[in-house]
Amino acid sequence: STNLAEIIRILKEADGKPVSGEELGERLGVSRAMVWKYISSLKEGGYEIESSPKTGYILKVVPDMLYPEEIKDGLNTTLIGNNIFYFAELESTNSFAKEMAKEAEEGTVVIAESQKKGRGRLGRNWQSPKGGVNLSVILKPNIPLDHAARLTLMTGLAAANTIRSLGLDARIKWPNDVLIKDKKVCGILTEVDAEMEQVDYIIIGIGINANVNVDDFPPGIRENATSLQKELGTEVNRVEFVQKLLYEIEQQYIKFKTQEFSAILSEWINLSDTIGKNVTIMTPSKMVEGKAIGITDTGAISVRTKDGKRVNLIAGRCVYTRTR
Ligand code: BTX
Repeated sequence: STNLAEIIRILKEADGKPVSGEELGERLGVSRAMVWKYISSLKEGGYEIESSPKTGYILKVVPDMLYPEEIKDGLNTTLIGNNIFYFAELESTNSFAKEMAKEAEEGTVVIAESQKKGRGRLGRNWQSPKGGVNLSVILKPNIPLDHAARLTLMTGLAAANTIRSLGLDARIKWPNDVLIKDKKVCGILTEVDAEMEQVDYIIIGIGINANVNVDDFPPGIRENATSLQKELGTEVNRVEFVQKLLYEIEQQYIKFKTQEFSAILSEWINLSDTIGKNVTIMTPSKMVEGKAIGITDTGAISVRTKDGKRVNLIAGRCVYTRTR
């Protein structure tokens, strides 16, 4: 609620000095009893607040949670994150976002501390324990359906840039994985609803292994996964990380809307882990083996096959082929 956010803001501003219940009540226009209720609910949410009847309330510790009040405090965006839906646990932020996307304002964000049924592409699953960053952003660009894949690339770039700002060498594997030293730290699931070949809304789901222990993942997944915490050797401040991520997405989205796509594509290619490698691209209908030589204007991967043909694939699973 905005009153809770206001109390947090005032206590933070006081910077360790006590603020009386009377003052809080006056500034919010509520009774002292109401202030006390707000303080109790903040404490329940993990805020450590010292209260003395003589002097007032002192904020001691802010919990390590992705509360909207925390994310909005210091968020440098104008569109993305104006509305934030927050859940301690959810089946899937993408599923939730999909249900409300039609009515939702563009830029609405859905966040869950953990997901019970985090989804990857093609029915695969996404491990989403507490400590990770699991969020979805609803966008409503006025674009034809066949430009939607560009937004996946755009999001991968934004995620990679955010991770790189921590000093880690994040690279992007086509179409949607962000890797650190060949291990997956982030996945992106883009889901589109279109009418008459025109995009109605698009949901970009981002899962990042932030402060999670990948050794707890099932075998088969953990070998190829890493986390920010593991790579940094220390926990990341997830609130600051999400603020940066939303800012990066907004900056890229502005670019997407105002410039040629090549502006984003060239940045993407700079961080690409895939271009120049021998790959096998698997789609439901075919398998193409060859060398990845580029990304087209729509976001398709260009593969040069053994017989010299150039094949463009807009979607699929990309596996690096070992050269024997
Ligand atoms: P993907 O299909 O490219 O990758 C899924 C595959 O990655 C799984 O089959 C598994 O092998 C591996 N994997 C599963 N979990 C993890 C993990 N935590 N770290 C590394 N590897 C893993 C990628 O799909 C897209 C994932 C998007 C997740 C976000 S979270 C917020 C939003 N809500 C939702 O339900 N999905 C998205």
